[in-house]
Amino acid sequence: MRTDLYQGHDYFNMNDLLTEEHKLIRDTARAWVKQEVSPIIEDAAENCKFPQHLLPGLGEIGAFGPYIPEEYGGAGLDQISYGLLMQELERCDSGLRSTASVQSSLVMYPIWKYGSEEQKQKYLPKLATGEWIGCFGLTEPDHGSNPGGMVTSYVEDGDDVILNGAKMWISNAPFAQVAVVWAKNEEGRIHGLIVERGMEGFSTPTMKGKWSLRASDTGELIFDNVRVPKANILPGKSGLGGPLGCLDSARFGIAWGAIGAALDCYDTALRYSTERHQFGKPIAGFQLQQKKLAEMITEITKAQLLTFRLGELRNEGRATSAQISMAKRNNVDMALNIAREARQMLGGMGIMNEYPIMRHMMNLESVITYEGTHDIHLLITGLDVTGVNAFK
Ligand code: TGC
Ligand code: FAD
Repeated sequence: MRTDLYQGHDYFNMNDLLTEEHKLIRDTARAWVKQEVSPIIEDAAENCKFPQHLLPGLGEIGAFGPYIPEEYGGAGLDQISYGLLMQELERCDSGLRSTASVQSSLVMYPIWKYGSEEQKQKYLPKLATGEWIGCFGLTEPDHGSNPGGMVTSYVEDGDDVILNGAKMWISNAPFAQVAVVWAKNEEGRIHGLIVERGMEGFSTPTMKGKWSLRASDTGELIFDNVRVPKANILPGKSGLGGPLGCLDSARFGIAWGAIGAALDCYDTALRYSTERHQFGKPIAGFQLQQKKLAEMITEITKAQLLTFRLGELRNEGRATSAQISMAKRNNVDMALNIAREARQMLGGMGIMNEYPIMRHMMNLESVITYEGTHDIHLLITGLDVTGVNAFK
């Protein structure tokens, strides 16, 4: 593994738009990543295992629930701070960002937004430090893009409910202590339940064989007559809007995170192009290589501007779900295209784990699929601009 020389790229002076607090958060996260994660990330990806010893450190830099109020253990930061943290984590690896964004937006967010005061007090402080890790169970084997069709369900039994069904593709499931699970009640209405490891009939088998997001653990959630106290049902929201509201927050984090992956690929290719000589000069001196680099920084800059504005809108509570979809779709696609071009710029070295590009490229194949596929987000924009639903 080479020394991590990444310094960031800011072609349109976006730094001027950040507060001193934003810069401190970003720089602290960057320094932590360089010291603690960069030296081990290739091994983690090779071994297909999330490095769990990083969890307390992620809590310390504020990556778990950055915008959750301090009274619940969060950092009480704004949305741009959340975005910057996700950018710095995904600059290293999408799986690292996944762990933090699932914990923040898909576990802490629904407990904070839809949970009872008792639930918030019980779970949020431990999730904020990383003492407990959570996962989010929405997708099922037969219901991915169409989560409203889910079959996981529960029936009432005294003070408890009995939960049956299965979820698939669940990030962090193999080691999470708690799972926020979306299931239908006897009337067919979707509710969120907090299921805890150790409840009888609840298991979390690991999904093996991934060529992507290898430094993140993915698993199933199996519910075989699991008895869950009614006190664990999130009382504040029912219907598909519950999980989809969480996805808005997570997709926003991904829009920022993808810029991080793109920046790392660009940074690596730029440096390599000045060091690598062919035909008697650095390859940076060939027009075809300059075209790639110029287009990369142009696309990164456009994504940075889009995402910063989205952060302002979210800070004001004005960002629409469709705007978030557009940013997630654009930025992940942008990052994946840059990873592919950057890999070519490194020639044969581009496939080696001495450089991060191939790992980013493989990771981004998951990122372009989860939290709504590339095509689903296009249809969300299509619906928004035409008023006509083309999903069904
Ligand atoms: P539809 O009829 O449009 O909506 C049902 C209800 O939900 C409301 N709603 C939203 N609410 C909040 N935020 C949003 N973004 C919302 N979108 C819709 C809507 O108003 C309605 O409310 P109500 O009160 O009228 O019932 O639903 P649909 O069944 O037609 O589906 C729409 C569609 C396809 C856009 C949606 O289901 C979708 O987004 N599908 C993609 C599924 C997805 O993104 N899954 C992600 C799983 S989690 C994950 O991937 C984590 S990866 C983690 C990591 O490692 O980083
Ligand atoms: P499908 O829905 O079967 O889609 C297959 C193809 O059909 C796609 O190209 C899709 O765009 C297309 N398609 C579907 N419907 C339409 C339509 N109406 N019009 C046009 N095209 C359509 N889920 C969770 O709940 N929690 C997690 O933590 C989580 N983590 C994940 C981690 C990883 C590594 C991965 C890969 C996935 C994860 N997911 C998670 C699941 C993820 O959200 C789903 O994979 C995703 O929503 C797509 O569902 P699917 O894979 O079933 O594909």
